Amino acid sequence: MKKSRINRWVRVAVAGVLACAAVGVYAKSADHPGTPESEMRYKGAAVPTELEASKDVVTPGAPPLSEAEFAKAKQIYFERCAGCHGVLRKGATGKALTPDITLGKGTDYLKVFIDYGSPAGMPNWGTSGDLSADEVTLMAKYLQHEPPIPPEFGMKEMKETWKVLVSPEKRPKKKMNKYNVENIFSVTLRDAGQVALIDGDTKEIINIVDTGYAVHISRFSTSGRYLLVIGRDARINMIDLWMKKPDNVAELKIGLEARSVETSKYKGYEDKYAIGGAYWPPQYVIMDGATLEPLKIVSTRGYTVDTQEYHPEPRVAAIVASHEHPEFIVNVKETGKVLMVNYEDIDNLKVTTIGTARYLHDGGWDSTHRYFLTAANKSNKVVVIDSKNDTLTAMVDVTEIPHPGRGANIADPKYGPVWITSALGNENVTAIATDPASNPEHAWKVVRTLKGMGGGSLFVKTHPHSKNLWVDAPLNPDTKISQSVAVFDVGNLDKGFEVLPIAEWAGIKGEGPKRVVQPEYNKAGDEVWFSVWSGKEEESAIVIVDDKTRKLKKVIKDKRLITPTGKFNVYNTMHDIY
Ligand code: DHE
Repeated sequence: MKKSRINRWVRVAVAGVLACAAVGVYAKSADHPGTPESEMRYKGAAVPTELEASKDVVTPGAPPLSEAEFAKAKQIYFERCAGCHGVLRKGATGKALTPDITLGKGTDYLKVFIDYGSPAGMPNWGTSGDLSADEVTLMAKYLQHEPPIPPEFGMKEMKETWKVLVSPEKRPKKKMNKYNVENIFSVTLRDAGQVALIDGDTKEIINIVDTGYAVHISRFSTSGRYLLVIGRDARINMIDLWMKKPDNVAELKIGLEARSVETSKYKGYEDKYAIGGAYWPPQYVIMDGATLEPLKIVSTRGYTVDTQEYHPEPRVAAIVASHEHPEFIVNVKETGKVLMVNYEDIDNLKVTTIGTARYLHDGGWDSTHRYFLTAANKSNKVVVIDSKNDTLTAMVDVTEIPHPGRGANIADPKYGPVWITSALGNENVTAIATDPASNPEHAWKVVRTLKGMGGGSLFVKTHPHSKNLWVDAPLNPDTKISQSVAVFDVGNLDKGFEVLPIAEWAGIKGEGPKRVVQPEYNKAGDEVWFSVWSGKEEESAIVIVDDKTRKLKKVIKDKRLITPTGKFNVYNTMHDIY
């Protein structure tokens, strides 16, 4: 497999991801019975895996396909279907589509499903016009063959991608710039394959740094010096914030598709290790904290928590670093397991496996940083992990598709400390009490369900110095909602919310979805930053709101700010403040 061909496919697939999610291909398909449009838009993205390097198996008994037809169907599958049904078609959001099931159904039956969709949430690919009649037939035949298997990505492949651009000895011994590093923001420029480093004090762009495709999250080393970002293509970049102009010092690819990265936080291990979690191959990788040298690869393949069925593709979702032990907490999506990975001795790795619920996604800490609360989104539960005892504390029932980001911790006037999540599937903003010591009666129970603007919410945010709780809804089909944010008064939650028209305040000229996404505070906790996220060719912006007055403070516009999504303030991210 030639590198240029791999790169070409990665480009094609990534273009698909970006086109689908940013511009909202799914919004055009009128009818997705059973699945809210917001959910389709969120989960139906293409998989940027190396298509031509996959192992293809022509299955006896399946309808014959020429090599060209097989290749075309494979491409459609990875661009349109794999996000929901999984690379190996074992099922995730969508149903399993392996030949033991599909061969028995036959071409005509499968064609109907692909054409018209299903009440369980399958989009109507044919009748919406997204796939032609020939393509529908082609896919119905293709699904009766064994799923092509993308290549594995082990130490040899990883080492080939590993680059130390500036070795630790050649890096500055002290901070060489004038920036207040703790108030820098790392902003994902999704479709540009870059992050913008923005000075939170002056609001000036410090640097635009090249990264992997569509960086998903940013995390900072415990000292606050290093910024680590991970692209959907599983490339990790390490950026040194002490340089005169902060820039890349190391990079590594940990697989073909990924979403999470974190650094060791426990006392004595500050900046020592990093960890990355991959979607494909399903694995996590422990790296050297100064150079990203890959040290240990661990597969997450195994048995599901409930039916105890083998799953070949359990993707790694959120990872956080424990404050209680030298451990990383790793969410394994499809098996529904939380792994407490102890990094004291990585040659004799100790992993405590906590069985929870499927499919684990994102999450964050309670205000004491002892309990990790994380969404099991198809089970509609919030799982609570006690990081001190390494045990499951509770599984709290919530409403459809919790999506907290890292969540928000407020002091509820009636119930004390609570952690909050919003949802993709409805307008509920759910508060769970988190203080078993002083409030055992309510701990790990839903104590409030506030009504937000609507479904399609992705992120909530507050700050210990603030009296506001912010709730976005960027995937709501109503543009009035997706282009605004709701803000609740923490002292008077029953009063309802105020709506701020953030996209309008941005004063963006021309077309674009202008989705308002992911509130993030500055270090002082007196400003909230929002991304106004439009398409690649359209204008986007960052809007900064004064937290106290809820009035517009500043709009950052720059032609380099292409498709901004996640924003991560150094201090708040480093210290898990939210
Ligand atoms: Fe995310 C966090 C996975 C789509 C923006 N997203 C996460 C995390 C996971 C995840 C596992 C938690 C990482 C952690 O904490 O270690 N996201 C996925 C997907 O699988 C999914 C559904 C579809 C996909 O194909 O990627 C998806 N995510 C999106 C988007 O479409 C968003 C809105 C825009 C984008 O950049 O792609 C998006 N996800 C984010 C952001 C965070 C995130 C901004 C971090 C939020 C935070 O405050 O911590």
